[in-house]
Amino acid sequence: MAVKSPFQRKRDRTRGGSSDYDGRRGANREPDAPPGTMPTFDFAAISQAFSMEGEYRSARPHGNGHIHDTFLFTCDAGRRRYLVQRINERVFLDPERVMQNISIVTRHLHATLAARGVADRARRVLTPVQSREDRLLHRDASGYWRAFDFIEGAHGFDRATGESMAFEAARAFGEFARDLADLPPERLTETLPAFHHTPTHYVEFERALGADAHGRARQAGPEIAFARARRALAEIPSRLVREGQMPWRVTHNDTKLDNVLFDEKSGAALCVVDLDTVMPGLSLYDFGDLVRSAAHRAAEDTTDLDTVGIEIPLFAALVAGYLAGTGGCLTPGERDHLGFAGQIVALETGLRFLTDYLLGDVYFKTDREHHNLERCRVQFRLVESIEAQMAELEDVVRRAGR
Ligand code: GN1
Ligand code: MG
Repeated sequence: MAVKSPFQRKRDRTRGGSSDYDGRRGANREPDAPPGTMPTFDFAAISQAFSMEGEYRSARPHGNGHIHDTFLFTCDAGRRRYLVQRINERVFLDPERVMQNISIVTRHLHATLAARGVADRARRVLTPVQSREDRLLHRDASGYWRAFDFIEGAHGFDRATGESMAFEAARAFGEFARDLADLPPERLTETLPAFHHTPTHYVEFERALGADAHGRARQAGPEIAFARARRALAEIPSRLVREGQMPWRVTHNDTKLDNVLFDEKSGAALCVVDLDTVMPGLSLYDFGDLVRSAAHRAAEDTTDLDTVGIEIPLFAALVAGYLAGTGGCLTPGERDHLGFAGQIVALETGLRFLTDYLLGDVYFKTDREHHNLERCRVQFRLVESIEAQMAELEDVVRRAGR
């Protein structure tokens, strides 16, 4: 494939972090905003910059993403709503390219669903709203803004309530992969270089640890040892690619449970959201992110680690849903590694939280002092749980593949 793979690249910059940031309320607070407050934005002007139907009425914060500032805009006496986001430019250095990727992917999905005669595709695929200048971004003094049609009658969940939800989420991400299987990955820009290149995350971790700029390493001794003991796992995905077991695809790269919307009435998965990270990638990481977020029922930042562990029936539902959704488009190598997928993504995600903790919370939004360390502990507990149950997980995968 012509595209230079993320596995062949090295990141040459550190993430996030800028000297004006005080770390009190996460990565995209204004530096002078008091803790827990949202800076003020000119929502009416922002709504006018986009081709929204009807007159702007109100805006309120929406969802609990770790990266952007997200608002729900109401227009036209409550009849039209839009999801509006201020892009976190400390994470996404090139918002134009991010929106270009999203535009390519959403157009492709709309066309695919139209060809299949899907009636309610406006609720099944995100639709970006154009600005009055025919662009997908609007820039004001506070940064870059974008808008999407709000999908009514749908809900996101940050924890799995049961097997049918797990099945549905995995089916949705599986269909997403299948519907994009004919879009050449090189059409997309790698907007976050090495985003799921686990060895690079180890390099960043060791760099943060070496500097220990906030004196936090002494709080994280067991987690540091845990991460270092698993360094060799990081090399496996690149080997699988080299051996031809895994193809580059257009992947979502942030397939946690709360990035799927479910229909309020039927409970069926409706739409995959949060398309910032659509890039060339490996299905391994998409399925793994599902495992770490939906094969258990604990909150991502719980401090009650006894509640954290993979439940085999939830994992089996994820496998069944993903295989149903991908509909035969996975290679045998991809199918064989669905058990490993959760291990590598929980490890990588825990490592990213740990690195951000050491760096002083410059990437993920945080609400409390040790928030990132607590999140790291949950991921590492999931890694342990997967390791303890690997034979069973692989057995589930084998049986599902028959
Ligand atoms: C971020 O944007 P959000 O909150 O869905 C992060 C993911 C992490 C996740 C951990 C661009 O996802 O990679 O897995 O937090 N997104 C980015 O919850 O870094
Ligand atoms: Mg999200």
